[in-house]
Amino acid sequence: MAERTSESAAAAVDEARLWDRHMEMAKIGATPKGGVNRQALTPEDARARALLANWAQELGFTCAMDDIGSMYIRRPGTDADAAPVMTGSHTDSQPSGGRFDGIYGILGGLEALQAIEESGNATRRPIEVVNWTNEEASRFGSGCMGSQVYTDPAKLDGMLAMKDLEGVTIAEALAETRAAMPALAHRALKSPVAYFIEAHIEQGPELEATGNVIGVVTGIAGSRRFEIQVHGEDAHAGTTPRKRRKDAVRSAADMARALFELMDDPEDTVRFTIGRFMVTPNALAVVPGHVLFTIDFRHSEEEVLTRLGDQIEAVCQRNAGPCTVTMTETRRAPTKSFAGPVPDAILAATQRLGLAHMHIFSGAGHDARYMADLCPTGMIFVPCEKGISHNEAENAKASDLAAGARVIADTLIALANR
Ligand code: HGY
Ligand code: MN
Ligand code: MN
Repeated sequence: MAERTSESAAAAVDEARLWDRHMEMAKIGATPKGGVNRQALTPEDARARALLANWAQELGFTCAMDDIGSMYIRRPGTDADAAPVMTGSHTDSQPSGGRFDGIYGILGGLEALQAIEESGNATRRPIEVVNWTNEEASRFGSGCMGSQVYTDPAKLDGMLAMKDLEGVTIAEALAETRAAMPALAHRALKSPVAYFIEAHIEQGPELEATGNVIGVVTGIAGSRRFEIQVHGEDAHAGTTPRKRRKDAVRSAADMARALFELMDDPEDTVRFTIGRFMVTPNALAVVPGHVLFTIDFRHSEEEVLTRLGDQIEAVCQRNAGPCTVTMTETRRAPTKSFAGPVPDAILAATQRLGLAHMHIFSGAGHDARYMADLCPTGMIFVPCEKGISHNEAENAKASDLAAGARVIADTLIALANR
């Protein structure tokens, strides 16, 4: 039996096994260009969840599920009453997502847990690997749904009632997902957690460009999300004069142009995206009477989010022309900073393992944003090729994924013995 040290756990991390699990998972929802389409609570997500539960149970770990469908893989500690140390991320993907976004935080955590088990490291606290439901918000509105509901159970009923574009509710999709998986024990929302650490690919170019393997994450940019509906009037494309048109696309296009002008800051620090633009009735010979478009607006400074975000409605009204416009702010998530025992433990582990590292701020959102409201929280990043993500070409190196799992293993042991 190897000596019971965190170094022995890090040494037990198996690069090939970790890569193979990623490739196995990437077969679920695989897309033609080498990515994945595994949107929240779809049959593909259910298959990924079932595979994850199967791997966990084969390793002798238990697996539970909470009321929003998040999964908790658990290795017991010597003190059964101690609050666990938790790590993890999400199985769900964007419609044209990559093979590493989200799933790395789960499979890296599972690899760390297996390495801790194989190196015979008993820990005082239980250790858990979590799969948060619906982080991506590609199918169902609000993102980071699992961690939002876990840390604020009052949000559960509202989230369960949310519908996708086909009118399917989260409650209905969750029931189908449960039916497609092995029955799991129930996990109560907001059960105590001692520490949370999330591993993720950077989804940006900095680590690769600077030759660093580990990013010790200092915080997450704040974000505001909106839905804009433009109401015009369907009309005949051939017989309706311009002066009588209430063309929702023309007005929405004017709004979009004006919004881009508002958000184009010279320093290029504002992240402003119109990602969804839905035209109804979306027919060749009909002047469209309705457009729905979404806004994803992010910045590291709350003052900028307020100052620019509060102008969005007026800009849309000014460019509505003969149409009317309604705006709904679907989510505002504050900027979060990570400091204290978890980032400190991550840094200590990274230094012990002799890995090139840097401190890095996250423009991408993660469940760690919400867990930071419940317990001491931190994140690590590993590089991804050219920073490409939310794209089927997303790629990473097996050696970097394994290095991150070693840091997770070492950090989990350090925190689980506190
Ligand atoms: O949108 C995000 O930042 C995350 O990747 N879902
Ligand atoms: Mn992600
Ligand atoms: Mn993502």
